[in-house]
Amino acid sequence: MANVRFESVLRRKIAAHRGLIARKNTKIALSNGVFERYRYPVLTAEHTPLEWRYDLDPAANPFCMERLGVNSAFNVGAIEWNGRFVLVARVEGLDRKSFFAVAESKTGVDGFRFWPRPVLLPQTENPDVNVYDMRLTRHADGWIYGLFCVERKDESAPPGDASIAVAACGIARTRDLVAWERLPDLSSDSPQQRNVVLHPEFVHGKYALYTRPQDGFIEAGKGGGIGWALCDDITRAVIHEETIVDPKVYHTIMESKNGLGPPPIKTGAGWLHLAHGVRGTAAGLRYVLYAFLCDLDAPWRVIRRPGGYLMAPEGEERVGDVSNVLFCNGWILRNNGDLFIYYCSSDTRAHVATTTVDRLLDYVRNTPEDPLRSQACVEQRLQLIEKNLAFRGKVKRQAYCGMRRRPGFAKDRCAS
Ligand code: M1P
Repeated sequence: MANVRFESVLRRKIAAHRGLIARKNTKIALSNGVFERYRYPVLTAEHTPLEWRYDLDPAANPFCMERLGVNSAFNVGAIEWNGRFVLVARVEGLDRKSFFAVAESKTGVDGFRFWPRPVLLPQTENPDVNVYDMRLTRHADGWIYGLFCVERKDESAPPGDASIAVAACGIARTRDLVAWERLPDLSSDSPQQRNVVLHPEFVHGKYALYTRPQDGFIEAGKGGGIGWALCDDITRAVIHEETIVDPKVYHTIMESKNGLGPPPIKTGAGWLHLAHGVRGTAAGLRYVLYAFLCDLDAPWRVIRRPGGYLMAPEGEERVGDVSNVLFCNGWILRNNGDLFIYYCSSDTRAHVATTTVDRLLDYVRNTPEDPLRSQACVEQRLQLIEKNLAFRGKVKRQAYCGMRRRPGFAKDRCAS
């Protein structure tokens, strides 16, 4: 009897899992012109295979219970691999520990399926307690590098405080995303290193890293901004001088802290970047995504800095284990210029937004910088309004002529 029940429960679970993976995703039609969001997340805890969570032997698990549940799947590194869209997800078990697991899709917007086994990461002589947020860089040296955050207990924490961690940058490399070689953690003068990203090319013959120099503990420290450092040997990565590429700035989307997202994309106009900016609110920290452009020949120099955020949490994205968070550590640029941004919401799930590299470059080059004061922001907006009013008066039968019936738009200015 028990076996019959087990069979039918399992069948339903298998059908639901298959249905989830087969579910088609659809673009949300009306966008801001910069990118399009999609209806469903691309990766969630429920996407993890049943055999990772259930003991499938009815004799050992007569109630068909989850034995090792999965809490979330998010903060994905991304890479195009054999023509497929491949994500390396941060999968978090119910036990709070996260690990890496690879999922792939043909379309990039749906059908993501995990590879049969999660990544069993080799250890250094100082074992990791927790690992997360891998950035994948296809480097000019021929390897694919995964840089990630490694946390270990801070042994200098006061007795009884079990929450303070030391965060370091772990480094592993692979040629096939299956076998990983672990290299020593990055050594730097900063007591904490998170959100470290490897630049895809050599700079002055050296490996180049985006860092986040930080003082203090795991919370937003005193140090600030996205840093830049060079190192001679990635197999024993040591950096000393870190210069700030993009600082934290008072009363902006990154006033508390910021960190680089995926490795930058090389374009004719410069290195295109995506990063997260964090500010404090009465409801806690708010993480949003922003973009900027750096000089092709001097990748540490920002040349375009659009004001404000590119993406902020919306709808269900606002809610999760750590609410009001968007985070992105992976994107994929296709040969045809299509760009897939794998952003993650509230430390819970992964989504995709699509655009093209040309659209994002247009955004980065033509969105005005944050003028940093309310009055200057109004002046900036007035400039746009006046330009539009003048322009609208010159053209006929354009879509926005419908605006003339709205209060504030003069009838006679819109020719019809
Ligand atoms: O909870 C939000 C994010 O917090 C950390 O990022 P940062 O170091 O920039 O504050 C990370 O734990 C990240 O994984 C998480 O999404």
